[in-house]
Amino acid sequence: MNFMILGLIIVGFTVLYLVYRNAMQPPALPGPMDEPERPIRPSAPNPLLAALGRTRELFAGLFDRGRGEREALEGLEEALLRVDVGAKTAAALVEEIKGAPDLKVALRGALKARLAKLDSRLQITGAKPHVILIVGVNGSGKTTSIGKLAGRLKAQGKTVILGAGDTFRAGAIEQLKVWGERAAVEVIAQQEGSDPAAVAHQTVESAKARGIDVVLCDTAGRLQAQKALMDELGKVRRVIGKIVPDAPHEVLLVLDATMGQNALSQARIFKDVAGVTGVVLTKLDGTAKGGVVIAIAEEFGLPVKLVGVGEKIEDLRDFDPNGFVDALLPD
Ligand SMILES: Nc1nc2c(ncn2[C@@H]2O[C@H](COP(=O)(O)OP(=O)(O)OP(=O)(O)O)[C@@H](O)[C@H]2O)c(=O)[nH]1
Ligand SMILES: [Mg+2]
Repeated sequence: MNFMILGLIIVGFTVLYLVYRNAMQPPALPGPMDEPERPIRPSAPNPLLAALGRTRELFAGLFDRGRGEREALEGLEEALLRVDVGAKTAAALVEEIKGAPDLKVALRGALKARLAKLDSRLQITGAKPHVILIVGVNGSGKTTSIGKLAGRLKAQGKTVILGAGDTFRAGAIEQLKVWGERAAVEVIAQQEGSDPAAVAHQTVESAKARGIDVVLCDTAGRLQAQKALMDELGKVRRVIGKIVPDAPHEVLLVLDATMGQNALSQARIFKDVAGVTGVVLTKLDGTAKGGVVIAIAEEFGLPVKLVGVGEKIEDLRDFDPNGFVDALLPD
């Protein structure tokens, strides 16, 4: 009898202990089988994919299996010419990838290697203000790009002032003011016809006095008076440099991608005189001449830093060299 009671007590305690242990145990970690199905997060879409649509089209079908290498290489060279990579570079690229087991992979690699040589990031230094001068021919998209860049910098929490340095074209000052309103940044302007260097001076002085982060200075783009324009740009540069040492920190040449190879002659003219540090390639949307990015890098050693992909304030993209090549030659 005593044994039975003792047995019951032991069983009772064992049950109580097991219940207690179970309650105190941390919840079991889900094993591989229990893991709830997690949706695979799609990586961010390549921002250049849409803009390069028409350029990419020219490569369609060129990498299809079944084509002989010679035929494939001929097709590729022609496509590279048509997207305005430039004749010399197109020939060099084809020569480089000849004999590769996978031509697309090889071409991607060759293009990326060319673009990787240049620093395509738009960096805002600690200088106050960091001064960016925007140059380029008429209608290339200078004022629009300034507006877009101002909007972008503002969204990043930076303070920005625009200088209405195109005092030549009627309506140019008004156009910059409209962009200033859109981006919610101040515009420093004088009368039409006034000295652009005086406007640049006033803008940079004002930005310096108020601790503004970035100055974006517009310029006139008349190319017909080349010598005068270059003298003017030189004067603007000198004036800015007297107020902030090392300024302008960046001189962005705005080129219209639809001009293709013609944009290169503009780069040639501006590069040395204006001390260009990088390119804003506009109107990449709607052109098949996106290959000009490669030509600009090859012929002038100039990096494309920003690309315009439309007319709206948000239509400005950082230029990511690898993203550009992947958008041109996707899997
Ligand atoms: N589709 C498209 N249009 C653009 C882009 N960038 C500028 N544009 C258009 O190009 C035209 C000329 O742009 P502006 O910014 O006035 O050019 P600008 O270089 O300042 O010209 P000037 O002041 O005459 O020297 C405008 O109609 C813009 O809307 C772009 O990236 N894509
Ligand atoms: Mg303008």
